[in-house]
Amino acid sequence: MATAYVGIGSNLGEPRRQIEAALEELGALPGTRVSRRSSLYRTAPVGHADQPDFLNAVARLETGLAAEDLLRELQAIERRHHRERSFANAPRTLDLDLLLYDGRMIASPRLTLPHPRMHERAFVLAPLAEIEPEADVPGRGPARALLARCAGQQIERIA
Ligand code: PH2
Ligand code: MG
Ligand code: MG
Repeated sequence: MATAYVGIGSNLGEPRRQIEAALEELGALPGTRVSRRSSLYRTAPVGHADQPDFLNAVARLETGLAAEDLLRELQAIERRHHRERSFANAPRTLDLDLLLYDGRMIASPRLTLPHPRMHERAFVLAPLAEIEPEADVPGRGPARALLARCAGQQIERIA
């Protein structure tokens, strides 16, 4: 079994419902259970600014799936939620990002681990540090220290 962390984001449709549904679907993946989940956070968009605020959360999974198989399953869940890939950082009904997988560092054509931008995003680091206070981002350092460098990014824990 491996321990994986998945970042969940939504800012179109009904974000709260979509995130709750996604958590159910993550727990229903083959050989997988959701062992922890964070609160929901309302977060200002990073990157493309002219779009609605996001709801974000992080889930911890215990899974028998290999990292690339888990990635494929995440993309299949996104497709079921009518995710459209229009342009980089565009608004989305559901975004599922594989953040960490057993502390591994991977650079393959399909998958980069840790997620290449997670270390500079409060909307990932805050929910991650909530459920795993000692979380470490391989090659980058402790999540809490990285979060301290994200001052100025607007996030609010809502539930
Ligand atoms: N996701 C992005 C780009 N910008 N901003 C916030 N607040 N939350 C996100 O989940 C997010 C973003 C690309 O996936
Ligand atoms: Mg993303
Ligand atoms: Mg994504």
